[in-house]
Amino acid sequence: MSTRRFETPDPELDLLYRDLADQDLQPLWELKGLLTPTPTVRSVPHRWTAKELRALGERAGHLVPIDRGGDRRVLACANPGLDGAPYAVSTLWAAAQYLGPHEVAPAHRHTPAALRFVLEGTGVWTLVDGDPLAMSAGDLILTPSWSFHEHHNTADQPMLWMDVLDLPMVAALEAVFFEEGPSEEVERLTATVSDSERRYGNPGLLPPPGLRARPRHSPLLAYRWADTDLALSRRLDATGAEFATLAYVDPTRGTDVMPTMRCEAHRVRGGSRSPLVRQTGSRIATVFRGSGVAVVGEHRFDVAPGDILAIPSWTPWRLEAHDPLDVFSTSDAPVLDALGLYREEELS
Ligand code: GTQ
Ligand code: FE2
Repeated sequence: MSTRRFETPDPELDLLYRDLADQDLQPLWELKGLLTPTPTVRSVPHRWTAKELRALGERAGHLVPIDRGGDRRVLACANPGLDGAPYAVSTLWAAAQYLGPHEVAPAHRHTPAALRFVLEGTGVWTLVDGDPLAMSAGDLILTPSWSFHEHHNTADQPMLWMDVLDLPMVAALEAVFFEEGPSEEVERLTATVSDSERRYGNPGLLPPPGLRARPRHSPLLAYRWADTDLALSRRLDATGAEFATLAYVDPTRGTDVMPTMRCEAHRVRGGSRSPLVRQTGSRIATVFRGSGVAVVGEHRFDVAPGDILAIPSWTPWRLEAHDPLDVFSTSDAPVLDALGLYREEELS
């Protein structure tokens, strides 16, 4: 790639432009589209349907074994606006991961942080730095930056979940590192409740401050659907509103679960809708229960459980529920917040 050479009818200026290009310099006065009044957004609103994700995951399950070299059976959502990059939105990776009965996805770690939101099934364990976290439908499981993780399906049924990683962001910052884990068979799936939940999963009760771990992420690594469900229904009862959003937080600090990703649960009463809003930063959403319409920019996507949505930066979006609608979403908001770049606007 060479530096762009600008052209102009003025012969003397044109020579200057040639010499600038030779020296790998560019004249700002000719550069358009840098400081735009509002964000330039490359990713486009998009929906991947659960029906296709499940069917294609199943086909991959029959054709592609899991072993070293190809150790995750993952279908990456590729946003049509991103020129073929395997990214769902500019800053976030989103994917459907399909793990067949009794399959094991081996241990590794990487600097991009990951989270899993379980769409269907039960009987998979994710070990995070050796701590066995059970995965069932509706649960949110965290695998923070640089923690070893491996997935074990102990059930007779396949399981499907959504992965979200901050990979595009970490790649843009040129800070991706990856390491394989020890390959011995791990047989530590005896604990029924993870160490993380025993220490940090008791509502309103924590170890005294001096005895708490102080990682950069939430020390609680699993958020159970039963708790989310109860919290959402109580929130709707308490406010009488048509719509509720709750943020998943680090119980020791009340902050986002990980430094790069904000997780939220949304519930819209049947026949109601959420306000039309837009925010800076990119968002991935998935439907857990119910049906309705997701309005994203100019699009009206009919949505069903397991569908994955790309909501690009500064794009107005809202949820309209036919039946009561439960949606999980994650965004890069903590990063925008930390840098003073977060903006939010209600449009309706
Ligand atoms: O489950 O460890 O979707 O490493 C992408 C990269 C999942 C995983 C993804 C990964 C994983
Ligand atoms: Fe991974």
